[in-house]
Amino acid sequence: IWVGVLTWRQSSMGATDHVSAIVLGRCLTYTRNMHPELRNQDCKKILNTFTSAFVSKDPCNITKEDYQPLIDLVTQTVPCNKTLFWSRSKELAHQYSGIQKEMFTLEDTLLGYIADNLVWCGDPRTSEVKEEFCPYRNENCSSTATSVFWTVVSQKFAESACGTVYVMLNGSRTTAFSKASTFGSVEVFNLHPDRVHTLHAWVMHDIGGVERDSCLGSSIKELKSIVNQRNISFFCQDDYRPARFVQCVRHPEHPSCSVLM
Ligand code: N1C
Repeated sequence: IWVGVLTWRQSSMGATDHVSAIVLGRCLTYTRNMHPELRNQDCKKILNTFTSAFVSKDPCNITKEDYQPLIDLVTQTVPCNKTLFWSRSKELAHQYSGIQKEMFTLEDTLLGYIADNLVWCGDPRTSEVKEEFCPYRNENCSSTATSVFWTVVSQKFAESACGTVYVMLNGSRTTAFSKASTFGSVEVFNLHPDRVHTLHAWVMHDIGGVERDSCLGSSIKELKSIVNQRNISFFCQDDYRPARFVQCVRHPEHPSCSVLM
């Protein structure tokens, strides 16, 4: 029984209930309330284009092309110097961009916003969005509806960035920069060197946590070398103060939160 449970847990994960309703609701919230400049976007059409990418298809073999109509339909530009990538630091990056509203993570754009934290897939036997279980991404199932979506929208997000771009990395992990992450495998390689002149990395450490990696570590050296080879300048800062202040809300007494530090 135990082996059976393990196999099941590794092979499938709960899909999000009511994905279509959530996506439609989020699209309306985003385009009507949060960004009224996008109020002429057709959310029903966006929903249909989104679901058409994966419904009635093998949930392990979704392609980038499947999402191309969605990418073509939703064109939103982020102003130059305002793109914030992140890797293994999602919560802090979103807290920071939620306050510093000029900055955009992918989830602060419409496509990222509608899909954040959802899990979805289709089923070749029906034309429904699955509301039960979706396969986990693994060796036998490398291209799930959810994983391909993030690859495609991350690629597009990086391609359209310009000026100085920023990335928030997690120095409480052994490697702040990982070539296996979406940031390290997709976004870094899709920055256009003719549009992006500088990448600025902020290596953040959990307050009270272990500092496993930093701007001086080898993973950041690797990132610098990849970026410089692409003719983009690279700067790195440990515990970027404005983001540290956000962490300080929960740890006001910590020495690093006082003005003198
Ligand atoms: O693999 P990661 O981080 O480096 O991906 C983060 C990176 C960001 O800069 C985003 O622009 O790639 C983009 N991105 C998302 O915005 C996103 N939202 C939710 C990539 N993945 C995203 N997700 C889910 O989190 C998705 O399921 C993916 O597999 C994880 C990646 O998180 P990570 O490893 O911390």
